[in-house]
Amino acid sequence: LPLNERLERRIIDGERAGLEEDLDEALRERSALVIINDTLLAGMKVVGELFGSGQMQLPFVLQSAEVMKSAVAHLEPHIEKVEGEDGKGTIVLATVKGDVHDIGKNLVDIILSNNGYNVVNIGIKQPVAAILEAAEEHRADVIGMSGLLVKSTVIMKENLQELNTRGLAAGYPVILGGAALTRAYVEEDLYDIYAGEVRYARDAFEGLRL
Ligand code: B1M
Repeated sequence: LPLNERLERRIIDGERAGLEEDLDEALRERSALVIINDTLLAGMKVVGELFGSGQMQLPFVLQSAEVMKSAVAHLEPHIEKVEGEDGKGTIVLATVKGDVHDIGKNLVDIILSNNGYNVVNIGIKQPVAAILEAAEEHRADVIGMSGLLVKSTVIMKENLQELNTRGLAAGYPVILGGAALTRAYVEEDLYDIYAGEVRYARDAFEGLRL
């Protein structure tokens, strides 16, 4: 197979052998971010489709996710870093309660960190209390929540309501991302219930722009 298809195939098949060699070869032609966005994420998309249609079982999805994570870890040192722009602000980043999906969140972490933001990534399955504790402790400027399950979109709404109740909404603009969200849900429904600012980020770069 040509290099591009081979890399995509490695994600889909969860095949780690030869991964780093292929990534190094790809790096000679393209930037790390282009490899992630155009090739590796295309592979994860296929995994999602196969899983969703019952053609792929969960343990294989997990293998694909592990290979994706290894690939991103291998590419991370090659991702463009903006030097001398530290201290742009602090964001607390979490995958919400009940949700283990973290590949997208960790990409957001890499992109923001490399562009001068201080990212406090507190991990997966984080209840709102833990998110707020981290935000207060690190004097965060922004809270970022990620979640891929449909039920996570409800949790995000509850989290925003909790910030309202605690009188913290004005102090914390919130960025939401993850495959189950839609722009309309965030910018219409959630916009109306949150007393602070809430925005939707389709991908890590929109997160950075916001
Ligand atoms: Co899960 N899973 N999964 N899964 N999984 C989905 C999300 C699903 C859509 C698959 C499907 O059915 N087609 C489906 C959800 C259905 C629904 O809710 N309606 C699903 C399911 C059902 C489940 C389980 C319930 C399965 C089970 O146990 N029976 C279970 C849930 C466990 C739990 O959370 N409690 C489960 C488990 C898993 C694995 C552990 C096997 C693995 C996750 C491994 C890991 O993350 N460490 C996994 C995977 C890999 C997927 C799919 C296939 C791929 C997700 C992914 O990593 N995509 C996924 C299919 C899909 O998403 N269509 C699926 C690549 C990643 C880069 O994209 O995270 O969307 P994403 O991030 C994007 C943007 O969304 C955005 O930026 C990124 C790109 O730049 N973004 C942000 C994300 N967060 C952001 C935050 C921001 C800004 C942008 O600012 C704060």
